Amino acid sequence: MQKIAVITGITGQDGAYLAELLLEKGYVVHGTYRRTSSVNFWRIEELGIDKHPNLNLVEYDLTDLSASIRLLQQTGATEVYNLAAQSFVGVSFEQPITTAEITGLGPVNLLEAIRIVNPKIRFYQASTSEMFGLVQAVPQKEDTPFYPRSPYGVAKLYAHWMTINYRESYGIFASSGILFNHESPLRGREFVTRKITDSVAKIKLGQLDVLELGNMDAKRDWGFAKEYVEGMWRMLQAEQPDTFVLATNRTETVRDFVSMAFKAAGFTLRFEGKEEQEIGIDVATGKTLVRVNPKFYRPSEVELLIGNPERAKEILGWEPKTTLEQLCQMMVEQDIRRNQNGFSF
Ligand code: NDP
Ligand code: GDR
Repeated sequence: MQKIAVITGITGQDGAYLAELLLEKGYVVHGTYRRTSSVNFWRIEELGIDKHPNLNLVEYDLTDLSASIRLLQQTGATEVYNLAAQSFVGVSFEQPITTAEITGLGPVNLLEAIRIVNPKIRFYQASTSEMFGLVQAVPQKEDTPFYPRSPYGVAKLYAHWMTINYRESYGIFASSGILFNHESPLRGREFVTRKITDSVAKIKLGQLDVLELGNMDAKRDWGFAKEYVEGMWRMLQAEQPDTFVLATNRTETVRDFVSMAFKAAGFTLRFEGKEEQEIGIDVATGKTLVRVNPKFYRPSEVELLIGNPERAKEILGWEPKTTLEQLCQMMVEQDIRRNQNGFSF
C-alpha cells in the first residue's frame, strides 16, 4: 500500500529533513506551508527536494479546524507528522496567546480531524524538552515531572497531554516525541547555535565585528536534526503508540558552543568578566568578539537540559551518532560558504 504522509511545517528545519527522509523511503509527501506575503522554501531547495515528483506543497494553517479536516480528506494521509508550531521560546513571552493558539490548541485541530476523517491515521506530535523546564531530576526521561518555564513550554505541554488523551480515549495511534534541542545548517538564525555559527562566519569574513548573546550559562543537550527526524519516523512504525525522549545525554553551556564554533573557524577565545560584563576575547589579536546584551535574556530561563534516550534505543533502535563537535564544524563551514556567496537565510 502506498504510504502517504502529511508533514505540517515543511518550511521549518525538521519539516525539510523529514520530507527528504520520507521521499527517500518512497512516501508521497504532502508538506504544508502558511500563506504569507513572502513564502520561503529555501530549506527544501537546499536539500534539492522542492521539485520532487512525490512532494506536494499544500497551503494550510494549523489553527483552522476546517482546513485540518480538508487536509486529511484531500490527501488520504496514512501518517501525520505535526511539526508546525510557533517554536521560538523567546517570542512566546511576547506573544503568549498566539503561541497558545498555534502551539497548544493547533494540534487538537489535527487530532479532531483524525477522529472525524479516519481514526486509523497515525499521528506524531513534536513535543519538547522545554516541558521539563525547571530541573526536577537529571537526566530527564519520559517519566520525569514537567515544570515548563515559558508560554511555549506550557502550550507544548497541553498538546502533549492531549496527544496522550486521544490515544487513551479513542485508541488513536498518537505518539509524542519529547525531543531535546536539535540543530543543523538548516536551523533558523533566531536560535542560538545557528546565530552563533552564522555570526562566527561573518566575523571570519570581516562582515561583523561582535557577536551579542544573552545567557551563556544555560546548558543544552544538542543533537543533529537529520538524525532526530529518523526517530520521529520510527515512532510511527512502532507496534504501539507511545512517548519517547530523543536526546544525546550530553550537555554543554552556550559559552562552550561559542568556543567550539570560533575554534572551528580558527579562533581561540578567552572569556573575562561576569554576567552582563562578560566578554569573549580573541587570544591572537586581543579584540572583543563576543559580548553579553541583556536584551537577549528571558524573563524565566531553562538552565539545564540533558536527556536520557535509553527507551528510544531499546524500543526503536534509535541512537544519536553525530558529536557536537562534528555538528558545530558542519554548521560553521556551511555558514562560511553561504556568507562567502552572499546568501544566508
Ligand atoms: P521551525 O520553527 O523551524 O518550524 C516551524 C514550522 O511551523 C514552520 O514551517 C512554520 O511555518 C510552521 N508554522 C508556524 N505556525 C504555523 C501555523 N499557524 N500553521 C501552520 N504552520 C505553522 O521549527 P523546527 O523545525 O525546529 O521544529 C519542528 C517542531 O518540533 C516544532 O513544533 C518545534 O516546536 C518542535 N521542537 C523542536 C526542537 C528543536 O530543537 N528544533 C526540539 C523539540 C521540539 P512558517 O515558515 O510559515 O513560519
Ligand atoms: P531553546 O533554543 O530556547 O532551547 O528552544 P534557543 O537556541 O533559542 O536557546 C537556547 C539557550 O540559549 C540561550 N541564549 C540565546 N538564545 C537565543 N535564541 N539567542 C541568543 O542570543 C541567546 N543567548 C543565549 C537561551 O536563553 C537558551 O537558554 C529550542 C527551540 O527549537 C524549541 O522549539 C525547542 O522546543 C527547544 O529548543 C527544545
